[in-house]
Amino acid sequence: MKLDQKELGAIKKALEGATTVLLIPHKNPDGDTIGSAFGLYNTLLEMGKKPTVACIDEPPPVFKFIPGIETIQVGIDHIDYDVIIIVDAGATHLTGVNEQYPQLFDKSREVINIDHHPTNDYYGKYNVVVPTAAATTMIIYQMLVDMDFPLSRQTATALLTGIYTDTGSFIHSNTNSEALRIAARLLARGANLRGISKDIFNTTKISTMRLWGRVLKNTYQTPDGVTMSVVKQKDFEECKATYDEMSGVVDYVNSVPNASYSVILTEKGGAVKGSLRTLNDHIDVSAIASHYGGGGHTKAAGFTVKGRLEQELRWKVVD
Ligand SMILES: [Mn+2]
Repeated sequence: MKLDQKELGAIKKALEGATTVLLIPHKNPDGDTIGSAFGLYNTLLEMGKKPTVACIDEPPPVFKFIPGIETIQVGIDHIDYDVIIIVDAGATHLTGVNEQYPQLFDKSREVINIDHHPTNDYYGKYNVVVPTAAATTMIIYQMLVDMDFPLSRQTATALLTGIYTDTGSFIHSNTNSEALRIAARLLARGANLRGISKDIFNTTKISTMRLWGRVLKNTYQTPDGVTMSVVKQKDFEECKATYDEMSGVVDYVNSVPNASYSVILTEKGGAVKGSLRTLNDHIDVSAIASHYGGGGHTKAAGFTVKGRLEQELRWKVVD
């Protein structure tokens, strides 16, 4: 990964001259934004700085193994810091504080924007945006190496978490040789891969197991090769599961070979949510979702319509 060394020189100077640094992950934080913030947090701590990570939302408890996460502040009470770094946020509104602190984005302050979303509009005074990177933590790894900053075992664990989660544990199509190369280097630095895989991927609750069991049991294939499943409101009640426990099961349903696409219909509070996925190169599920007022990406999309699910019974005469 080649970074703009002039921009990096300016960032290095700003960070070396700073004492207090605020790190801002995006709202509804995921493994990449949390890994990015705490990768930098641990490095800055080691350099004798005073870093603070503050996010508008609380991080999910699965990230409790990330070194330093117990210090995270929920909500941002001031922005009086020497340098502010925003990580993995493709647009200013994704910080959740763009209305509270519009001055973060007028380039008057030392604000560094580090991101891999192709739609990023370079809202920082300094910007390191690499759309080909599978994760923002890969960019941060390269920055630390180029700036000759410390990269401890704690930092390595945080950075590997971002690559691990944004590539879906190295199975999504963004898993390129560079992602594997940087992951290997982080492992060599002592990153805790076992902790990552155990805490993030091997932590299915019994209620989730029961709910997924119903989804899988209800799965069928339509005559036009669509894999479908349904979950009713009472399934959540009977399994003592919440709606967020559906996360991930659609990828299971979508793994049936040669399906055109897959859809799960979920009943939730007077509405039906549709989650669509496809592995078919010729199908754009966002176009299908937009028929129902939804949207998303070409390979993963969704919609919500008012109503409830009802099973249709058909009768026929057989001999
Ligand atoms: Mn990301």
